[in-house]
Amino acid sequence: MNDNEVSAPGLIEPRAQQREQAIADKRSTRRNFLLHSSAIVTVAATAGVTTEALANDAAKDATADAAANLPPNIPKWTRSLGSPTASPYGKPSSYENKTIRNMYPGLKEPMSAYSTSPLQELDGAITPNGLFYERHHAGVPQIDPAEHRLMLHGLVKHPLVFTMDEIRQFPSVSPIYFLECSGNPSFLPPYGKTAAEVAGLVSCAQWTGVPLKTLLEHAGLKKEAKWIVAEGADGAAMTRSIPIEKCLDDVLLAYSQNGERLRPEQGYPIRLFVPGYEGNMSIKWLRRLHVTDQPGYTREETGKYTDLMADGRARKFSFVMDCKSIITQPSGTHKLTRKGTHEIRGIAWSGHGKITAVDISTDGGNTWKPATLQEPIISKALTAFRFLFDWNGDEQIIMSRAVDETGYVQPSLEQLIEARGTVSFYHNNAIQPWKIATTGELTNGRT
Ligand SMILES: Nc1nc2c(c(=O)[nH]1)N[C@H]1C(S)=C(S)[C@@H](COP(=O)(O)O)O[C@H]1N2
Ligand SMILES: [Mo]
Repeated sequence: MNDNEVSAPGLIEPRAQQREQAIADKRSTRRNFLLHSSAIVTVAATAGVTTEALANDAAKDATADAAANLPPNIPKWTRSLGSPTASPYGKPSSYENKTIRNMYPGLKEPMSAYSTSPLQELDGAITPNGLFYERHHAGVPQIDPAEHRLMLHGLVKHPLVFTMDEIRQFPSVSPIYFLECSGNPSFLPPYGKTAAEVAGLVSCAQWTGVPLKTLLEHAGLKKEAKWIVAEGADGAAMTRSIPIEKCLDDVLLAYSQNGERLRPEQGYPIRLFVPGYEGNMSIKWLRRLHVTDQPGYTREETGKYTDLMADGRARKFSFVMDCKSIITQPSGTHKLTRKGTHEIRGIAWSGHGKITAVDISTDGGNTWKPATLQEPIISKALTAFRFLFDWNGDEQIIMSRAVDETGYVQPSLEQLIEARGTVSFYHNNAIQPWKIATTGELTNGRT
């Protein structure tokens, strides 16, 4: 680190005042959702069907074609018994085989790999554990919890080594938080085709664990304690420094995710969880917490996550993930199959706290209207949003813009590049446009 490195260049200022005043919702009340849908018309046309007809149908040959399962017929799965409980650990329906992580094995080094959450297939704000994004610098270690220890040492009165059983005996909490990789995604082309390719290095779960503060109070912090250097037990021994104020605030030692123990790929048996901060600080497979009076300036901090700007200066500690959102439905590779009203759906989040608004533009950013936010709106968690819009068959560009409780408004890519350049590709929270073609097909609106 040298004098050219400063703590906060490249910041995008809050600009809530500049947000369009004229976003009053002028949505039409006349909606033509599925009124022209053939499915509904079919039901209406056959509404007068008698129970006798249904009974006759039930007796029909089970080998009849697929239409035999449609109303008013009784489908074949109603006319027979289902299988008993399927397996000790449940799986999604076999018809949902598109809802899988995109795998990107092996970046530059072998075992340095990642996978993305299929955002365009997911609903709501909680990511199922099997679809949580992954980022590993040296692969996924298989750790026996009985042999795993967490060491807490340095500027503490009582250096301690904990077993997993001991950690689970401390009072616990179960907050909901998002986790996002700072490389989600690069500023530079090629731009992704799907929402997963554009922003799939973000996920959200309910994390159960012990507040780090509890363990620090147990060990007794010395007054010189200013930082904690956390180290993983994987082959990368990934190591990052966290300011003591954050450690005493909301940092967690997490051992469970959405009710079950962490998955090996998420850091089993224990990970650090640093809410709202860039994902690489949430050290997985946590084995050591070293309390110090200064940052560790570790390999990951000097060589990697200190973002170089165009003018040669660097953003030294770019911890917090700024406010961001993305439309996930409809999004790239989806297709609108009819004109009329569609629900735009998406997710918004901010490492600074709660989402207060999401605006939608359906005209390439010229005008904006507010989306409806799904309760509960949780600080540093994904917030789902919805918005009804009418597609008249023209080419249209749709995009979302989130605002958080600090008044910060999600920037455009142009604003971000102006503030930071493109040397470092971390922390891209730009507005994401999707283009609807006259055929109804959606592609990335950024070309
Ligand atoms: N020990 C260790 N911790 C780690 C990493 C790693 O490679 N090793 N990857 C980091 C990065 S870059 C991110 S974005 C998050 C990803 O967490 P996830 O795989 O649970 O999504 O873990 C972080 N913690
Ligand atoms: Mo990351």
